[in-house]
Amino acid sequence: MKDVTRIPAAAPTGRIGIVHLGLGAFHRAHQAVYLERYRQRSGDDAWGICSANLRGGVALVDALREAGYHYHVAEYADRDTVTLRGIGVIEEALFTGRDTAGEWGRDLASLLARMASPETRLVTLTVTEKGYFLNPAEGSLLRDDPLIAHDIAHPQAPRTAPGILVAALGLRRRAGVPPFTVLCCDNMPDNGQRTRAAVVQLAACGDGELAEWIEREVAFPCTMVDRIVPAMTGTDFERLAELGVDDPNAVVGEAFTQWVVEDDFPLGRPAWEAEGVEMVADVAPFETMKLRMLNGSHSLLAYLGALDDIETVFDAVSRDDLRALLRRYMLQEAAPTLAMPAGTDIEGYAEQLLYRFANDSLRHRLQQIAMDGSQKLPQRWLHGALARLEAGGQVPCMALGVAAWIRYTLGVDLHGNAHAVDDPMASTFALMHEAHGEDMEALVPAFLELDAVVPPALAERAGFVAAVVSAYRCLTTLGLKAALARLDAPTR
Ligand code: NAI
Ligand code: CS2
Repeated sequence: MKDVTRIPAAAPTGRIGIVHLGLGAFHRAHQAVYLERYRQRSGDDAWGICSANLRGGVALVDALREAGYHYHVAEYADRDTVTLRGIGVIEEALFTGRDTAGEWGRDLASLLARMASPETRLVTLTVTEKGYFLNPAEGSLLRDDPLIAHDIAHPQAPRTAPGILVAALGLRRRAGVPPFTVLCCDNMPDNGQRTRAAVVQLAACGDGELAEWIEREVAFPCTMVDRIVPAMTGTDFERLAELGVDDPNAVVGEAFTQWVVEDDFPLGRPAWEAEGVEMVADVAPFETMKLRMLNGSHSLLAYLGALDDIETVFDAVSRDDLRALLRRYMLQEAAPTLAMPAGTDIEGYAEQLLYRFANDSLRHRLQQIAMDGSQKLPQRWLHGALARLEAGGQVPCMALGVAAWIRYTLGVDLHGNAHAVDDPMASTFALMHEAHGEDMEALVPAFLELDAVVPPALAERAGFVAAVVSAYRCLTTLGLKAALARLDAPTR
């Protein structure tokens, strides 16, 4: 390591203006970094953060508490260049999930009190795409999910992110306190409106007047967030120790970071533009470009690479054939579906993504990216594939990706090595593989008919189904290298 920059945290102020749901790696390396930088530069101390975990992560909550809420973020530009940033802007950490004794809601009262306080003007979320309990295709609330059913029956003791938002907004309405702004920072298209849909639908299950108030009074701006922040590995902690950082709560990420936010904050917000946050009227073009170009590429690497026993993004893009696949996918299948402002350098953006993926100081495991495919693939591939086909284009890369995803859900790679299938629909996938076995002519259509994941209009395109079947056959009989080499099968 040749170039190490160390930036200490600012002193805590005790003033909390933001509550965050989903105290994970990304929150600690993205939103919290922007707000730490903002606090240090502006001296505005009104925007300290209270962060909560609703599902797992109690150890992190307690460890942060024990560390006085101070942790490190290592921002790697490359193997030789890192900024080690102290973060102190998270000033409270709470846990409302199920503890080891099976009890729920240890800190729920404290969280709801914090969210009901007039000092709290913004609530942000990174609870993963599945944390909103929405049907990925239609956006309808999954009322039959056991946790949502609990929150419908027990609105004062919520266990889900939508449930906690409804309960907190209800407290503010009853106290005559104006609502906080809700800013979803998860990788979903139209993420603010999807969060609104989950909250309003859940509120309407118990209190129609509250649902109408939320619909009318609460701002749910959309945002696009971008920083590659892998789950920590032992190697990451070892590298930090070599730099003199012994911090169990540390996170690592790339140096690149971007935050594009719709400017709709009725109770005000940090003046975070000086930290590079881009305030815009409409996030959609930025969000679609990022979800299809970056995340769509990530998912191609994840399923194709995991099937061939490749471990990380760096390992995958080190292969010429996979790098060529990404270029072809980005420029021929994703880019034509985007509606970017005139002059946007899409080719340059694609090359920048390949450069970022090749950052050898990040150990971004493909298995992590492969998680929750049922929640991710609609916005990363499937909506774009349908748009491309309807415009008369072809999508052989995405057909190959879908084939790899289907094969991945079997839980065994092409070499017979087992892997976990971490997805809310994993049990459904297992039953489908059990029912159809090796009969890919039946298995592939069965997966494409999952209308909670695949737009029916895409599943009805015989050319696309045939292309996925053909790719599936090639992958499973000839392997990844051959499948990549035979990518020219026409798709109508
Ligand atoms: P993580 O695994 O470190 O944290 C996941 C967080 O989600 C935890 O706080 C966990 O408690 C919470 N969670 C999971 N399922 C939940 C549920 N059903 N209800 C409530 N909370 C739930 O993952 P990380 O890296 O923090 O990513 C979280 C999200 O941030 C991603 O799903 C994505 O939407 C977004 N994101 C992540 C990026 C990254 O590179 N890690 C980059 C851009 C966005
Ligand atoms: C990744 C994203 O895990 C995944 O699904 O594709 O978390 C990705 O790292 C971020 O969106 C980058 O901004």
